[in-house]
Amino acid sequence: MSTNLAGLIEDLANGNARVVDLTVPLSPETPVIALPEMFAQSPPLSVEQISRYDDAGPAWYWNTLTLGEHTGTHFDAPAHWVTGSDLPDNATDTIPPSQLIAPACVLDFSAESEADADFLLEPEHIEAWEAAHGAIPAGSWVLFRTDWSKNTSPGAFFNADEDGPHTPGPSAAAVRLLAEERDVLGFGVETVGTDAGQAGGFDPPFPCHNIMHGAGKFGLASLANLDQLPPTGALVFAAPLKIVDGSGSPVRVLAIVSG
Ligand code: 23J
Ligand code: MN
Repeated sequence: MSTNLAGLIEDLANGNARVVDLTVPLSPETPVIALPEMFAQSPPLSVEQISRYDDAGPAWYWNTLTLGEHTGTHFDAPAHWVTGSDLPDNATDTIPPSQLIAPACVLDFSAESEADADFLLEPEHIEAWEAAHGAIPAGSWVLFRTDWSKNTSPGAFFNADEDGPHTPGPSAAAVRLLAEERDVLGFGVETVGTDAGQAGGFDPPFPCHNIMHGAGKFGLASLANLDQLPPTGALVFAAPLKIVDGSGSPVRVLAIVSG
C-alpha cells in the first residue's frame, strides 16, 4: 500500500506540509444569506453568555449560541434541497465519514469575477482548467476561487441592487458536468451560497443546490483563503457537526498542502 501517514506527520512537524484554514470568523457580524422576502429567513449568530468566571460560574466561561445551520463557513448536505430529500445518508449525521476528507481541485476565476460580479462558471471553463491541470478526479471537492472572501464589508460581499445579489457562481450546465460526468464530491465557494447571486432566476432555480444535492453531492459556502491552495494536491477536511437529520452545519474547513 502507498499509505505514508508517518511521512505526513513528519512533514507537518517540519513544515514540509502546512495547514491552511479555509474558514471565516464566526460572530454576530458574520453575513448570512438574505432570501426574497416571501421566504423565511435564517438568523445571524447570537451569543448569550452563561457565565464568565463570575457569580453564574466562578471558574468557567461558556456561551449559548443561536444560529442557522447555514451560517458563515458551512456545509450543505444533500437533504438541504428537495431534490436530495429522499437520498440515503443525505444528512449531517449519516454522511459517511470517509467523505469528510477529500482532495480538492481549485479553479481560479478570481480575475474573471473581479471583472464581472455575475461571472458564471461554464463547462468550457472547467474543460480549459482540465487541459492545464488534468481531469477532475471523481470524489474531489471542486473549489471555485473567486477571491470574493476579500470583500469583507457586507455591502461588497452581498453586492445587491434592486435586481438582487450579484455574485459569481456556476451555470446549470457546469453543475451538470461536475455532478454527473465528473462525479465530484461537491462544490465549494467563497460567496454566501454555492449558487450565483442571480441563480434564483436560472433554469432550474439555484442549479448548484438543485442538481448537486439531487446527485447526493455536497456544498461548502463562505470559504476563505482559496488563494493559498495549489490547483491540485490539497487535502480538505470539512466535517459538519453530527446534527441528527441536519441539513448542514457551520464547519471549520482545513486543508493540508505541501511545502
Ligand atoms: C436556502 C435557499 C436558497 C439558498 C440557500 C439556502 C443557500 O445558499 C444555502 O446556504 O444553502 S441559495
Ligand atoms: Mn447552505
